[in-house]
Amino acid sequence: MNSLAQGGSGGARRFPDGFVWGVGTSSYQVEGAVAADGRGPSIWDVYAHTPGNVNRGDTGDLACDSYNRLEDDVRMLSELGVGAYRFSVSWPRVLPGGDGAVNQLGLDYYRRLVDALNANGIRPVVTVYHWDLPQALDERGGWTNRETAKLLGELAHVLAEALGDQVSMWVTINEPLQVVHQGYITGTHAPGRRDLGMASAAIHHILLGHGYALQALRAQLPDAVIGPTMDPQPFNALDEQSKPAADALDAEYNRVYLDPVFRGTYPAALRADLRPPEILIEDGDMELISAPIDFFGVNYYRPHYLRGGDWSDLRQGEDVVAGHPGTVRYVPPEVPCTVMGWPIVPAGLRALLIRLHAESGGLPLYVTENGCAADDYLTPEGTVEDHERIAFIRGHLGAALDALDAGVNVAGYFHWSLMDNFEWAEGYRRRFGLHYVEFASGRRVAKRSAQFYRQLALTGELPAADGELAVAAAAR
Ligand code: PNW
Repeated sequence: MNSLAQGGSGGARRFPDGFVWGVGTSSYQVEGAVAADGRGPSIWDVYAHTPGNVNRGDTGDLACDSYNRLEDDVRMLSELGVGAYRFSVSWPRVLPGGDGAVNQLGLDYYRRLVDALNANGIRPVVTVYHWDLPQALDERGGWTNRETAKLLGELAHVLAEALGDQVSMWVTINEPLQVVHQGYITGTHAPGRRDLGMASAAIHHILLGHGYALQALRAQLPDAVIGPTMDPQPFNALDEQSKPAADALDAEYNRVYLDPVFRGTYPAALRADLRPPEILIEDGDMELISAPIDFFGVNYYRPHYLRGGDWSDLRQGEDVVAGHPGTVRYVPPEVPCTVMGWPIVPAGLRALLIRLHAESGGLPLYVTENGCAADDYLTPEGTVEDHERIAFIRGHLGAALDALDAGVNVAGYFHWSLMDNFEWAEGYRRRFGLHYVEFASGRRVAKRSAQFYRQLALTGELPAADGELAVAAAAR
């Protein structure tokens, strides 16, 4: 069906019936309460408390205090009109030491959350692992240790038992690329290692963690829908010369995670120093990693551009691409960027969805994250006028509709994020929320974009650009 609305308001485009409208957060980014009710330390507590790692020394100690504001959060979701909420479980809240005894008080928080969501008609979507590994497991090697993958399966088992009757959609792992790349190569995320040998082991073990979590959830919850989320990064070569580098980076950033899940193999083109050593790959591992999934979750933020360039004479917007002399990363000046410096390219989402449709053999795809940071502030009237976020959402949902028109099964969209939160190494200075959070008081304020998103979720209709005035008028 063509998504041009039949008889809708002028120029509006309509999403299919049943399209899931959601928003996302993750545990360490919003919960705070890091010492409450028996929670153990995570690698992010240690990393954030180490001077020099996070902007201005921010930590997740308080964050949005969601642990103590469960009712506020659910009310906010309910007022937003969304049908689904994607959140993650803090592993050290449930298993403070990573394995062993279950902390019932920690588990109770998630039980209260899923019950409150369901009572309000909001479908809980639970991510088992969104980066806050128990510190005790890092001390046993973290993702370089095969045991961590097995224990992720145990965590999934505990969660399935405790929440499975109330949760029908599960995400195993969030963004293995960032776990490995920032956690073990650049060191810009916890646990802050910079070691390619460690990274090559972490690649295999985080994927194996997905496999074990999938297996555990499947065994207990035969009717649940289960899948991973990944953030494949499009690399666009702007000239002939940079094509080999674009292919190599695609293998290193994307295919290394996609191929094992969709084909049960590591890509031949993967650079040798990142290839998981054969000795780590046991019989049955690749089968576990490539076991059938019910959906694939796509987190899309930005593409990359490459072109030929002189490393010793870099131009504005250029950066070297390590390992590929003569090639530079480049941001074309005509492409607008967010305050993260990330190019805003909605067409990249369309192309990515089309690619993943082919790679996955037509699996349902959910955009499990998409969003932008902006320099939001409270006006004297107490509003937040984040028109660039509205334009960002409009553009990317237009791209999702284009993919639907091209025959891709896009089943839902989860905006990142429900509210401003702890943006990892950027701390609180980067605001991604549909709701503004005044961190000193914990107060939340719906931004203009929340009103826009509410209309979308309620009507399933993407208004033409001039429809925005109608949205604004309706809100008054
Ligand atoms: C995601 N990139 O990470 C995470 O899942 C969220 O927790 C995070 O808050 C959000 O995106 C915004 O950063 C990413 O370099 C980190 O393109 C980096 C990239 C993409 C996603």
